[in-house]
Amino acid sequence: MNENLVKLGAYGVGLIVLFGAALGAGAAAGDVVAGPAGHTADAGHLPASPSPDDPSPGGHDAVGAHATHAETASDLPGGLQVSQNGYTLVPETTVLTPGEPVDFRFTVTGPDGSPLTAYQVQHEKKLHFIVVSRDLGEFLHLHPEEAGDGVWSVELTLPRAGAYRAFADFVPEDATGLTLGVDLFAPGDQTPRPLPKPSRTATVDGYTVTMTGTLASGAADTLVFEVSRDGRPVTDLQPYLGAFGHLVALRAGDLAYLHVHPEGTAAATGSDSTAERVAFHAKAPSPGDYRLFLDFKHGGTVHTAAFTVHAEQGSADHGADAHESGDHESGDHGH
Ligand SMILES: [Cu+2]
Repeated sequence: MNENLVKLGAYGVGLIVLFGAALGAGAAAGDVVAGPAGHTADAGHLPASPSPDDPSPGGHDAVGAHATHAETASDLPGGLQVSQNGYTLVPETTVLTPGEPVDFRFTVTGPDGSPLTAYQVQHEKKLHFIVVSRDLGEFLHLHPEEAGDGVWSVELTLPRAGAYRAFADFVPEDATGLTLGVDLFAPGDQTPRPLPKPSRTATVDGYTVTMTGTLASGAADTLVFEVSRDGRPVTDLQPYLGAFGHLVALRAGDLAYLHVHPEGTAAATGSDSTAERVAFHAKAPSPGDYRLFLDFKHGGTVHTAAFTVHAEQGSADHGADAHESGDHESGDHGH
């Protein structure tokens, strides 16, 4: 967190990032943290009390200011800005023919104006690239390749005509994490799809995924996902991006971005370990509808199940942060 973020906070924009908590091998209990600091593991999860290993860069934010303003900043979602803290997402093009794959290229320019080349690895990748249609009907989770000189390259197909939001989720080598967003367009006739009604089950690729728990604003709560196929529980979910699940939540209406991961790496429990369910502690930045996209891996393939979840007005932050801090001290994210 830094002064820029605090100032941005005053205007109601900023970044929220959620972190998972430690997963057991069999019963994956996650923890999620809302914070302004991107995916740097412990940067943002204690709104009112900075973690001792808070990797805030630069050291120019006094502890007092940090503590005073962090709570406000931590409630600000990510992905709403194309430029933040001096970093800017710069696509080569923003108009793509629907249904046609293109070599989509972009850079992230840093505070000095030149393309950023030094990234921290988070969840096994230097940069996560998420593309969603503005109606939340399409979701792509991609991992661009470095093409040199700070240029990222990925094959991208916008599936149908419409407006899209592309998110770059990354941590600069010497700064806190960011999620920047930019609009993309696929010209043509389009019929926006209505947001599906809230549901606790989703089907994908022959799997049925069931969600239990709740998502609320104000306090972290637990979401647990279990997968079945042909009426039988799937008990051997495979590691994906160093964990047993990968969850992106987007707020309906503005696509505020919440990137949620279970804490604890799959590698920490053995590279051939599996899980029978995956859980997250999640806190919504506001009441309202969210679309959740759960990536899970089984049978060597990544599948994505999507849920609409209505977040209720939660109780105030009482207790939630203390609870989170306890969980978080126990397990780092193993970046
Ligand atoms: Cu990713």
